[in-house]
Amino acid sequence: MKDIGILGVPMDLGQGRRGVDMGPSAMRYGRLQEVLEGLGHRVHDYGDVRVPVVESLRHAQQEPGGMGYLEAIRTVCLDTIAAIDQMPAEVFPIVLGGDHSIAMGSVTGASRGERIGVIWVDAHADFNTPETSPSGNIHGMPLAHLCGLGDPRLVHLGRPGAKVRPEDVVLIGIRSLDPGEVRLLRERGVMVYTMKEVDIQGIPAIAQQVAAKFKGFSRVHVSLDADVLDPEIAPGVGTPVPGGLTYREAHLLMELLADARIVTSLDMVEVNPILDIANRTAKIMVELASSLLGKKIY
Ligand code: HAR
Ligand code: MN
Ligand code: MN
Repeated sequence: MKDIGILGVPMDLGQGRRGVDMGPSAMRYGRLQEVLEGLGHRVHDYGDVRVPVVESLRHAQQEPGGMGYLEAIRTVCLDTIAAIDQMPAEVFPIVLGGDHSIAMGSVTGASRGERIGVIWVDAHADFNTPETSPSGNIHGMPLAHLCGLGDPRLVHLGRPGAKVRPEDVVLIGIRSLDPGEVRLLRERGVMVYTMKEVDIQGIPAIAQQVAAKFKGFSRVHVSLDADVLDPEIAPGVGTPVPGGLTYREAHLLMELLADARIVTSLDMVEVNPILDIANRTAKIMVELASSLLGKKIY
């Protein structure tokens, strides 16, 4: 039994498509709290971090999702860190996005200043810097900034310096990388399981390697981007990429991570209810959280 703290971060400033700010509502509507309580956990909902509506920032920017929103994103991430700091240290935070730029706040907050392992489950690596990004969208950059690369205003967010060591990061489900990301990931020695690796090795072997890697870590964070799932089963995302995790692959990964008892925090991001079909994507995310938090059917 865990104490779980839910925190919503309805951020849509890190990319150009509207609707991802409704992700927290959609997952709450998908009965996240009730489902986790049904597993025997104690769950408290800490509400939402305030995010300015994009219309109120129009003057600050040029293109949607662009660097013009950097200051606003920075403030939201700082507030996210502060909100996690309000939770007792033994609480397992579940942070609901919002686009993936929230992870600069959630991972930093969840680390509580300690060394933290990060399992980034995503179609994308989100390892662009402003220099390498083809789109300028900050949701394609959070992991690089957590690792100390990119714009100093995002790198030194909350406290100075990198929050995560590149060798403490594992990417799973990757199938869309920009050339600059490939170069940086190789240069920094990040462990990358592309979909090809998922196909060849299978989730059980990958989960076992991940569990071995993070054995003994006091903090391990799972950052779950809904677009890691195949768009056929999870259509409610802004940047769908074909060839993603099947329903069972995603669940098995969560189930095996639960068995390994290494994970101490989670975020669930990029759910866009406007693009979804009858809240299907949010519901799958809730089910995946339930698998990660120990649901057993037998
Ligand atoms: N790599 C592309 C970019 O930087 C697309 C990033 C899309 N990111 C997300 N999060 N949806 O994973 O613009
Ligand atoms: Mn992402
Ligand atoms: Mn993604």
